[in-house]
Amino acid sequence: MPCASRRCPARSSSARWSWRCGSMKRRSSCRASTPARSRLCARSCSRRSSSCCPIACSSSRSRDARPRASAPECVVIQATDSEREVRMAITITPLRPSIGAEVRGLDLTGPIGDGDFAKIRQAFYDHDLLVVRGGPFSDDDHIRFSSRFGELKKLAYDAYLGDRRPEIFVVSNIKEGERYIGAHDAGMFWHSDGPFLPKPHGPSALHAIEVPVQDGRVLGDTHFASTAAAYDALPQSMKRRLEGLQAVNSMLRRFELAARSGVQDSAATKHSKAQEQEAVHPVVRVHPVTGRKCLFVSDGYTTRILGLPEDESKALIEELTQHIVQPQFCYTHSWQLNDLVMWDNCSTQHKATFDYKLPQRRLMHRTTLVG
Ligand SMILES: O=C(O)CCC(=O)C(=O)O
Repeated sequence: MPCASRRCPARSSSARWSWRCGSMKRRSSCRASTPARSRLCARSCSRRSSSCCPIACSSSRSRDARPRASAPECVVIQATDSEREVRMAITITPLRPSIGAEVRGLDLTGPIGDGDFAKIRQAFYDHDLLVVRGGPFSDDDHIRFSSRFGELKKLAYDAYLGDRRPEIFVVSNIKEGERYIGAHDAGMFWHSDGPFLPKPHGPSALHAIEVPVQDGRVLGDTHFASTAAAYDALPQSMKRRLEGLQAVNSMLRRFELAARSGVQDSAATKHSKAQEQEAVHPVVRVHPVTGRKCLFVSDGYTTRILGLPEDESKALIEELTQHIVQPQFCYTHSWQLNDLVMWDNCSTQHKATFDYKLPQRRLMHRTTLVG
């Protein structure tokens, strides 16, 4: 695989160079120990020296095998964190044709170089959902990674906060005494996060900390659907019909659905103010980053389409919400410990599965970007 770093001086060379770039970190004897440093080094040297810069010197040797006498010392300038370009061996594998990709080799426990992050960000907006699989990581790592995508929402209330950082929203069925430690009914109905706000949320990232297991099988899958693929697949006549339509998205709908399903102590009922929140958005939203058109109507929050008679509005909401969740637009995530699943709240919707109950414990931490 060629080295993809825009900054790596050996970028245009063969596979040999990508291996060299990947191994730079471990060459403690090398003062120009990252590609970013060797870029600076290569610029500062008129003739490159193996004593300061293995990449550059190997590179020059491949063109000219003659040893160079009295090569000058390089001036090495320390690269900043944002310049860190030690590339990880990241692989990105699509999960379904219309949604999702799995990321391996991404270490969330330390800084991520700009080149690696650019690759991850691109994959996210290409696939609308990323499953990052690797080892354990902390809330601080979770926050550091997700905040690279933009500003994180901080919880305005402390219902589930405890001593956690305000960027962490807890989804859990665990109780301390009589009280749930997190939103225990989050995701009961198909929805995106925050459509009842004037500026609906950006992406969310959910971290699996405890997963319920029965007979060796993990329970509590989460289903995701691509609202962008669902829009693309609509017949032209329907696309024309939806042009300019606006819909109301309300917390009230979630509250009503929870009550109808007999959910006790719903997360939505905890804050009477939250219940009142509602916002009007286009039925077809243009994605703020990709420009793709996405259906922005959900079973969990959409109450009516403005300007249509009530029965027509209801029928259209039902038709669209059923269209979105067809198998060809969906991916079902079966959780493993330490998974981080990041989804876009414009181009996807999601729904949790409640096929477990205490003493089977489920604990997830979520960060969410403000819109
Ligand atoms: O717990 C899950 O699987 C999904 C949670 C959810 O719906 C949410 O965080 O919005």
